[in-house]
Amino acid sequence: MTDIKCIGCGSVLQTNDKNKEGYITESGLKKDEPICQRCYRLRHYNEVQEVSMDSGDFLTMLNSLYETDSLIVKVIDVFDFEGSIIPSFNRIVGKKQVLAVINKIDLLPKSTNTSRLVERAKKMLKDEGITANDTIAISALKGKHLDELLKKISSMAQGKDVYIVGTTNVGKSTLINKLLEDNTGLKHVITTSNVPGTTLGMIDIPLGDNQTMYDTPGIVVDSQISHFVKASDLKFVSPTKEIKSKTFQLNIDQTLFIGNLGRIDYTEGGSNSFSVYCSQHLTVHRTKTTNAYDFYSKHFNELLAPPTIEEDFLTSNYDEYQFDLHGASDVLISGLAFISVAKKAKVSVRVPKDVNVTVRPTIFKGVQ
Ligand SMILES: Nc1nc2c(ncn2[C@@H]2O[C@H](COP(=O)(O)OP(=O)(O)OP(=O)(O)O)[C@@H](O)[C@H]2O)c(=O)[nH]1
Ligand SMILES: [Mg+2]
Repeated sequence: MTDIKCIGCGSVLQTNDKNKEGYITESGLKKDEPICQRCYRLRHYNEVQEVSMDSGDFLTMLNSLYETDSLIVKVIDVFDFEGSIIPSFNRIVGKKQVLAVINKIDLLPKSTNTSRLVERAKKMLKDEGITANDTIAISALKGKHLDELLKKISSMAQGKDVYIVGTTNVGKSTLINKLLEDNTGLKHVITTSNVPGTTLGMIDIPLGDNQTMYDTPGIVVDSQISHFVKASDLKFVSPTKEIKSKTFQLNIDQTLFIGNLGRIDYTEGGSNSFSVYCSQHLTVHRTKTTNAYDFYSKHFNELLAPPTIEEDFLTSNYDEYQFDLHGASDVLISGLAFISVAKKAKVSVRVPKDVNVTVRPTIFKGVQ
């Protein structure tokens, strides 16, 4: 063990065990800004090396925030709202100020009304029992609204340390990288990837003489869609650019499949329009509900791929939700898709077990 941390992931560097986090060769350690082997592979080959740490270890690290006098910046993935909620968040933060940051808004169509999005996000946070003192929507990747974010951070922190927290993959490290790039010109200092569990320890970034910003490891929650997809197939499921919706005119007793991973049945209502917002790599297929079972059995992992999944979740290991939609609404399959339904309808939604499905009044303009 050394007392040097890998700037990429925050783990303590060591030269003894190749299979443990923080491993680096003796010669690598002599370099100026040493990064561990795992970060090197992630950065250069997008190859993931398993680590022995798990969500429990990350939660223990996060629990230590309770003792600090700091500002908590809670990052939320706009495309995986439910998967962004840290269990026991309120207990961890105690009475500290909390700034909620809705990230990845570059994924939404440009026409999306951001203030309406923020209002809905506030309501959803409240429903989850999370109290935030302020909320802002940004894109860390595209550097959208970062000046405004920095102003809020500075006025809320009042010189105190700042902890960037959230579940895994919401974009905490990308956000810090962007802030660092804007201030120092240095690019990609911290390792980021679409693989859950990229950051392994606290990474401290000095903000001023006596103030530090910390990147923290993301908490892994079971409801995240990444649990059902191989790491190499995550690139098909998580959208990476502005989502173009695919619209279907449906009558009752029709079903849409969203890749292998989601199914929505239209059970009651008139002729209606369903707009699916999901990764550009996923295919959306329509079938009669009476044929849906056979359709899935026949096309699972073929026509319905990518991604290729290990198990036919939607026939053998699923959760089913029923919704009575009163007007234009978005059905959110966390981490997989938004399905915007134009008119009053009853729908039934099937997802791999533990994935969350919720409904909100639509945030999209121009849904027919
Ligand atoms: N489209 C889009 N993608 C983003 C944005 N911010 C982050 N991402 C992507 O989301 C994935 C996860 O980003 P990270 O910064 O590694 O997430 P993290 O929260 O640090 O993840 P852990 O370290 O695992 O907790 C990467 O593929 C990023 O490129 C954003 O604003 N927009
Ligand atoms: Mg990270």
